Amino acid sequence: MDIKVKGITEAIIRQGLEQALAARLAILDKMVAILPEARTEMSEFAPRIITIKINPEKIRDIIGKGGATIRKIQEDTSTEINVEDDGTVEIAAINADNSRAAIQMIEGLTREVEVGGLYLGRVTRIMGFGCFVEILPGKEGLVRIGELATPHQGHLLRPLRDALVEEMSACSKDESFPVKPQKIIWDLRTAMDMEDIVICDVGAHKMWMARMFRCEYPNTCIISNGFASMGIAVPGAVAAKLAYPDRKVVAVTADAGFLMNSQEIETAMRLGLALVVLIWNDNGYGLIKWKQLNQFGRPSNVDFTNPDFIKYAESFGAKGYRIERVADLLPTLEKALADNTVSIIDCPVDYGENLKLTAKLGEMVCPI
Ligand SMILES: Cc1ncc(C[n+]2csc(CCOP(=O)(O)OP(=O)(O)O)c2C)c(N)n1
Ligand SMILES: [Mg+2]
Repeated sequence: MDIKVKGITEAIIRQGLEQALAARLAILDKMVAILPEARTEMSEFAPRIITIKINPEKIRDIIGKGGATIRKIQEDTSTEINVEDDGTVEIAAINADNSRAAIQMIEGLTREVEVGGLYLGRVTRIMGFGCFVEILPGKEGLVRIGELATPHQGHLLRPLRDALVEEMSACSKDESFPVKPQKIIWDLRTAMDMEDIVICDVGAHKMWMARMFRCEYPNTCIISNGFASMGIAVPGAVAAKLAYPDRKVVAVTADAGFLMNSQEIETAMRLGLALVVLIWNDNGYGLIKWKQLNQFGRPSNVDFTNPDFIKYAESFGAKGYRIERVADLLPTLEKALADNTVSIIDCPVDYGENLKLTAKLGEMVCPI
């Protein structure tokens, strides 16, 4: 033995080696007891370098413009990524989570979209014809709305709407005089803006208005139902104009109902409110006559004469117009609506249409 230290005998060495062997075997026993074989998985928290293989043609997808994509992956996952020309990608990560995240991003970028494959994606843009969905990172697909929707069968109420529109427009060009209720309503609707307000009185004119006045916005056609008290239209129009000074307001009334509260023209004039009062003039209680004819076949005590509504209007300082030909109705309405005062229009009405309506309703078959 070539020992430089003096005093170490062969016996000491032999004893030392025997002790070391015993100690080593004891340590190994302990190790086997705790970990009998090597772990198949690394600890989640162990740093690692993972190598994966990608299609070399996809390398540019991982690198991105000027290296932007790979830089983003490295930043987002706190990894170091090295890409070889043959498609070998080495990912150095400080733990399993980070390496998994980086692998996922790389696989997402290099994965091919399979026809018939199922993908969970994020909607990126909604268009009129469908929406774009990002199914893989940077890869979008179009989902056509037609593929998701069941074919539209048309609204169930469509036939009813069509029937109403047909009925409303049937008299739009009618030239008879006195004016038919349908034609009065057609011209009124034409002259008024959709947001303007009409307040309707009670009588035969109300039946027609409720049936045919096309109302686009809530609370733009107020009708006295329930108590159905005549005389509501003029004071109602005063109230509507006070509530909505920027909208035009029309009181649709008739000769009897108008006379019940016509003193409120004074209120409107005093308050400087611009209103149009459209009087459907039949020289009678039209609705009552209608009911009597239906019930008894003859009218009784429902006709009367009216004052001169034009002179009456002028006596309040308001404007008065008399419709003498059907063609005058629309331009008169338009003029009155443009006026900044109270305008009263006396429009003779042909209630001969009332009984025709009753007959038609009796025969009517529901259009839906
Ligand atoms: C305060 C009041 N009185 C009576 C009635 C009953 N009534 C309902 S309609 C009507 C006749 C309405 O005549 P007019 O105002 O000229 O309207 P038209 O029927 O001629 O369109 C009567 C007397 C009522 N609804 N309210
Ligand atoms: Mg009347």
